[in-house]
Amino acid sequence: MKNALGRQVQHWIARGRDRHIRLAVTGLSRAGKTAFITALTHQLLHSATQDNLPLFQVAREGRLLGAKRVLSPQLLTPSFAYEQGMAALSSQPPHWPEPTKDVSEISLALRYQPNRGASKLLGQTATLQLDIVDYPGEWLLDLPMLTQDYADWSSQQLALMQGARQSFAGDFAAAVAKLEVNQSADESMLATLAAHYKDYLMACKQQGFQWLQPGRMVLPGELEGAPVLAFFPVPWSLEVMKAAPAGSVGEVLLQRYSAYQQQVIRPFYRDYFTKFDRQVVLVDCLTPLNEGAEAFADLQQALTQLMHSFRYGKRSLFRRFFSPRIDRVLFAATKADHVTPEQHCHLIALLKQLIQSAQQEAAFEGIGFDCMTLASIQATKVGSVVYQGHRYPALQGIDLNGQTIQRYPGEVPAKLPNAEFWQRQGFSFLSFAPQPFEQGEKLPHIRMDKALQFLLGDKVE
Ligand SMILES: Nc1nc2c(ncn2[C@@H]2O[C@H](COP(=O)(O)OP(=O)(O)O)[C@@H](O)[C@H]2O)c(=O)[nH]1
Ligand SMILES: [Mg+2]
Repeated sequence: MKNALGRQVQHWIARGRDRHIRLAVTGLSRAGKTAFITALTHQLLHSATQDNLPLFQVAREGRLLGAKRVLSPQLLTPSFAYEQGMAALSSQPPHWPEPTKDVSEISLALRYQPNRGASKLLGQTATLQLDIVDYPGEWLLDLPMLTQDYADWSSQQLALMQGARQSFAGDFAAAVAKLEVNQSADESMLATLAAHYKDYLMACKQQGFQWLQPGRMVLPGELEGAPVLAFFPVPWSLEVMKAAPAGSVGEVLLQRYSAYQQQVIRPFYRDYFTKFDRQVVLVDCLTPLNEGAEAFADLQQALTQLMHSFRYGKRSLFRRFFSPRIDRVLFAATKADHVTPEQHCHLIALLKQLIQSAQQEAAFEGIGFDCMTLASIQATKVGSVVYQGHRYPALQGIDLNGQTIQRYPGEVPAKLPNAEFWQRQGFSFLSFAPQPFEQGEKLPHIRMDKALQFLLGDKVE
């Protein structure tokens, strides 16, 4: 009797200790989400046999007993292409995983030995189920559209068509100028205009611009070709559009904008975002630095928009519409292996300034928040070069043409660069191919273990 009771108690404790956590990974295109999730999964799957995560406490203490892939509870979400990613990294020559364009998910079960409480005393193991969700950061740029009416949004977007953006907007601007608010709406005509607008967004994206709305037009996922995406900014006031006759361009576009708000933006937040427990936001600060002042200013704009989804202050935009559950957010500057180690503190300072406004508003009340630099997959080794009698740190790696190169990529500015700075200094962060990697080897990284400690450490104590 006593034994049976003991077993029950043990069983009950074990169940109580079993946990489930949804970790979302986002970032704008090319920020490094696929590389991050592939690497994170690999590190966890091999944590018990490889000693590669010293800053992840449960691994360092030998309490992480193993990890395996399990079926994802979300039957409608595509699986994250982990095998394909690892195949790309271990092919010869190795190459980076293909980019993905939609939501995807992978689930792991981590078995570990608890460090406290009754389970520790009873020598029991516990399981943490970890669902990792990959989704495009572009989708988060749309949250502020929920508070904008169609005319406000339109004028904001039309005003953005300056500088380099203006040069891409020619066809769209010419077509929209000919459109009349009262003319009768014709599906193919609207589709053509929407296609011009999309071409404009894609040309901007190609040039490294990131603040692009609507986000789904850039990365439509399953909505590719759907009429709800066939809208664009127009030069009319709300009154004029509301007065337009039934079936007119003005009326139809107003409806489309509202459908986009209610049937695309809201469901994403309601069905996905509010179910996340922890969030990683990856930011590639280095590519926009390479591309110049305009691209960098645009990254800042995009991040400011994106931050609305993590401002949980009582009167925040987010709170007005949804009830969030995320209790920890990690902002990570990716691809840290593109710069020499002494530049990492600059990179983190830069990232902090890029997202500063959100931090300053004490918006993170009640949420754990951290900033770090990392490389999901370290593609370079650190060495040094001698130049004019001085020794400088340098990076060694394989460029995208397969050549081994050694170079000093330059200094990362520790502050948001100003005009003078852009004139004075050029940046040249080269892209590197991943280092040759064979199954069974350790996958080199920078601070993935620190990221894991922040994201999961308290869940595996
Ligand atoms: N050197 C290096 N390059 C990286 C790393 N992570 C991503 N990259 C580069 O950035 C590109 C885009 O990364 P990806 O993960 O596909 O971005 P996503 O669009 O956010 O999923 C990759 O093809 C690599 O060239 C990293 O840790 N180190
Ligand atoms: Mg991806």
